[in-house]
Amino acid sequence: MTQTRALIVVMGDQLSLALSSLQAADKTRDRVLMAEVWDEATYVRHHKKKIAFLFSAMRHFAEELRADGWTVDYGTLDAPGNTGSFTGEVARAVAAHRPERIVVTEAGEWRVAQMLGGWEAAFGIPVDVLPDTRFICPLPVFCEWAEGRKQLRMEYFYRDMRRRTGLLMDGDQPTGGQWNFDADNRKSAALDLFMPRPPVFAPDSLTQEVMALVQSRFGNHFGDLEPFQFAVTRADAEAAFAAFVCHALPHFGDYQDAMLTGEPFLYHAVIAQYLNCGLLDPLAVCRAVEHAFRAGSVPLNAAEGFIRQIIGWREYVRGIYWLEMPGYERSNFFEHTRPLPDFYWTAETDMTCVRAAVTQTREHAYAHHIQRLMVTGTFALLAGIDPHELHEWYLAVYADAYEWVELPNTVGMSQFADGGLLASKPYAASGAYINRMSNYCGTCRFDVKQRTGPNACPFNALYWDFIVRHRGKIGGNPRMAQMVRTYDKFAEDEQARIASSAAAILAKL
Ligand code: FAD
Ligand code: DLZ
Ligand code: SF4
Repeated sequence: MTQTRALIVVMGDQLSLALSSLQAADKTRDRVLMAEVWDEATYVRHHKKKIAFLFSAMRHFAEELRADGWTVDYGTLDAPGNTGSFTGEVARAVAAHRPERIVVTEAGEWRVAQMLGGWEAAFGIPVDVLPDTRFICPLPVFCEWAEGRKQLRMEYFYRDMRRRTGLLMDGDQPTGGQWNFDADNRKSAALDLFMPRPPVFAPDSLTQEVMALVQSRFGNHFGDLEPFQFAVTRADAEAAFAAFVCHALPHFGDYQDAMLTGEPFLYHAVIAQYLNCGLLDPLAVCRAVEHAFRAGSVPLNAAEGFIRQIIGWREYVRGIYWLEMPGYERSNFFEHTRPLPDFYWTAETDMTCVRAAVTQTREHAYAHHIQRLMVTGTFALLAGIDPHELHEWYLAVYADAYEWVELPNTVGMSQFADGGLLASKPYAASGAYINRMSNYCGTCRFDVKQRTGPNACPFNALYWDFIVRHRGKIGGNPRMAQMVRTYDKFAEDEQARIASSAAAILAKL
């Protein structure tokens, strides 16, 4: 047997053949290590469907690697001797194979990066940590972009990424003469629209094995394991993406902010879980979308809106994460301390919008962006929920959640807990926003038009209560100052009714 030269450690969100650690390796002499480990499955109590998705995708990737000629050590969760941690599994592999070095692509989360940092000393061999080239913007380039800027606005970063990739560019000008077509993306959906659904993939025998394991070991975690419909192979993830481009992308921009009862996916791509674990490549999906636009099958506002989410928002939040960690996870600008209400887990609330978002999260390990931002996120902001508790909730319940992408979205965008590093103003809104963008309010026990009283939409009193509670912190923001002035014009007895309605709602939480 040849001596293993390098041990290539591949983590659960690194399921790409183009991974830098694999590119640097020699499949005839090096050995890949992958492991299902208890620590990763429980550092937050992940949704059952998320664990099943990732374990199954990992097992299929190990098969893909073997078929490609790699030697792979794969530790299943219940394999005898599984130590339960990355470091423990690497220690076992080092003892068994005595590699000359360890090679690993940098970790997606700060917590794990710290762990890798200890391996050289622990194992006494060199550890090469390589950049994650699946991201379009290398971290040093992001740091350079951020340095010296007073405000880190996504829009300017995004334009640089357009220039860097050449996506939707005609020479040095943006295609269509505009960088951003977001103004066209504000339609609320109607029930009679044709609703595409993401394709459904029946669990194969590997996935069924994983599901049985998840049911027996993580049966008390949040979320429904069945029906399990995610793709778990690269080929199926690509088929899911192709179906999106064909059926949903043409309306992606138009209905990006819409919410509709019984329609969890609308015109969204439902691919973040594939992008984030490596089954889909971000640049490749953007190139495919540009191609669909140039071929005339999707309009520019849809193609631009989609590409902006990936080369703009996705890359930008990753840059912010690494710029601000450690410490970002404890940001709490508004000093909110209220515990997360139980209904984030049970969905037992009379608020139709929140019930819909939590119910589909339980069923699908998915909610689309506006549900995360403007329903569960806005409610938590208005109610003064501890942002760290909320962060752990988002990290646990979504199949696409990894800290590098979830944390800036929760702490920065949704809770303004970083004091405005990421968002230009808090995403505080009354029930009127949800009413405009959804059909939830029509079937709600609360009245979205009432501001106070037992039947009033809770978002309304909480919104004004939030404005007045935090006027000292938000009054300097021109977009919020207007709301403070509006509040000041309310009659005193209305202000008193707002205070007592908000107090009653909060007392019930
Ligand atoms: P689509 O709406 O179809 O968008 C296409 C793609 O664009 C997504 O797959 C995603 O890769 C990217 N994208 C869109 N918006 C964002 C964004 N704000 N940040 C980063 N990428 C974006 N996204 C995650 O991938 N993981 C998370 O853990 C996560 N947590 C979030 C928490 C909160 C509080 C909020 C407000 C947003 C969060 N997002 C997260 C961003 C966004 O909600 C999801 O990327 C999106 O809902 C995934 O569904 P989709 O694939 O159908 O996306
Ligand atoms: C999310 C997750 C889960 C649930 N389980 C594993 C696992 O058992 N093995 C593994 O390699 N990765 C897992 N992951 C993904 C990791 O948490 C992720 O790779 C790191 O957080 C990235 O730094
Ligand atoms: Fe949500 Fe208020 Fe509308 Fe009810 S009335 S669905 S609580 S916004």
